[in-house]
Amino acid sequence: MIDLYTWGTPNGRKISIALEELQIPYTVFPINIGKDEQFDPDFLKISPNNKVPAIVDRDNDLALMESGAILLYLAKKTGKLLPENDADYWDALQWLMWQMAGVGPMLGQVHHFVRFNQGKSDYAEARYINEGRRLYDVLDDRLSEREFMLGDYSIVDISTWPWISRFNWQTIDIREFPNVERWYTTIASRPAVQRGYHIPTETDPIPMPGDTA
Ligand SMILES: N[C@@H](CCC(=O)N[C@@H](CS)C(=O)NCC(=O)O)C(=O)O
Repeated sequence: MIDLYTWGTPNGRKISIALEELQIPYTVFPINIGKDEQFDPDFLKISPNNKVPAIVDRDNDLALMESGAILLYLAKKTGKLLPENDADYWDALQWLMWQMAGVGPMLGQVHHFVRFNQGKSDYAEARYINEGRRLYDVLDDRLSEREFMLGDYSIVDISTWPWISRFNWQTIDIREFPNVERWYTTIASRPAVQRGYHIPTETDPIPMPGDTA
């Protein structure tokens, strides 16, 4: 049994989607980051960097923060959604790191400057939107010869998809990236993704290409 500490954000949704895909029973503990609950001393014992998501695996008495580490842990625990042979494993790791170090932080800055603080810094808006679009190009290219980021569906797709699901916040028309659009809608149609998206609370439907913010 896993305890999941989360909120309805891209990083949080990675883990609820993975738990749904892997059919691991879990209990949800909402951490409302809008009310600063991530700074609660009890939560800091589990997640010392005061961010969601975090888990506690009661079977192993183990607490984990950082969505990439949690995805790897869940994949290893179940032997699913992560290739085992050496070359494919390292391919998975490089793309997971690409998401964790590039897609998440850069699109996070797009949300900050373009969605929530528009007009405060033209330089920052241009810098992050250009970098965001460059990352979409890289993803589009990667998906031009594969159905999913590694070929088969994996935790790497699960790490990246929730960030792309905010394409409207990023002022990006996903239809300009046809391979990303195809990959995005395929994953959006998975029942486990639809369940995991609405953790910890039922929210607006998953955005679809052509929808406006
Ligand atoms: N690298 C971390 C980033 C986690 C993160 O930035 N979480 C955000 C929500 S998506 C958060 O908890 N923000 C609250 C805060 O910064 O105080 C991960 O992938 O788990």
